[in-house]
Amino acid sequence: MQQTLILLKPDAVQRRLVGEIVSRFERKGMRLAGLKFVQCTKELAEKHYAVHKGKPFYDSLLSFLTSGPTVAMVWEGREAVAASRSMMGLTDGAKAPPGTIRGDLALSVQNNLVHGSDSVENATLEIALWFQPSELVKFDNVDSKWVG
Ligand code: IDP
Ligand code: MG
Repeated sequence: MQQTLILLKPDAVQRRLVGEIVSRFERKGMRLAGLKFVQCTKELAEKHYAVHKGKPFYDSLLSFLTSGPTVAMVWEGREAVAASRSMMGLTDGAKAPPGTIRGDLALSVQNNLVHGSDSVENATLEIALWFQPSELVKFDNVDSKWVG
């Protein structure tokens, strides 16, 4: 079982798309392991997007992620990292295929609604950045034998 960090960025909250996007992860069959509503600080945004430091869009990206509340979640399941990335679609909402979160709901490159870890290693690091171990919950979904 893999875990991945999914963020519903401030545009998803402002556009009232939280329920729509959470619903897609539920329907996919993933298990929710953690969820919180956070105002991301500059320090956290810098750590989260450290890999993009120096890029032309970096400052704007930090302003975006700190511009309002974010829903931070940990979703778990078989191949959760890759499955989430394919559900999200390409970074640029205008190019993301229909059927994906960004393809159906976003047009912008920056304001693309959702973040998902891009590898198992980064998922572990990012989950530790956003969640205390005590904030993650283990339980069995009753339908897990049908989903896995
Ligand atoms: P990803 O979210 O699909 O993994 P990354 O390349 O890791 O995409 O970029 C992180 C975030 O930075 C994107 O989700 C998007 O919000 C923003 N971003 C990426 N490329 C650009 C760009 O060229 N212009 C403006 N914002 C960008
Ligand atoms: Mg990325």
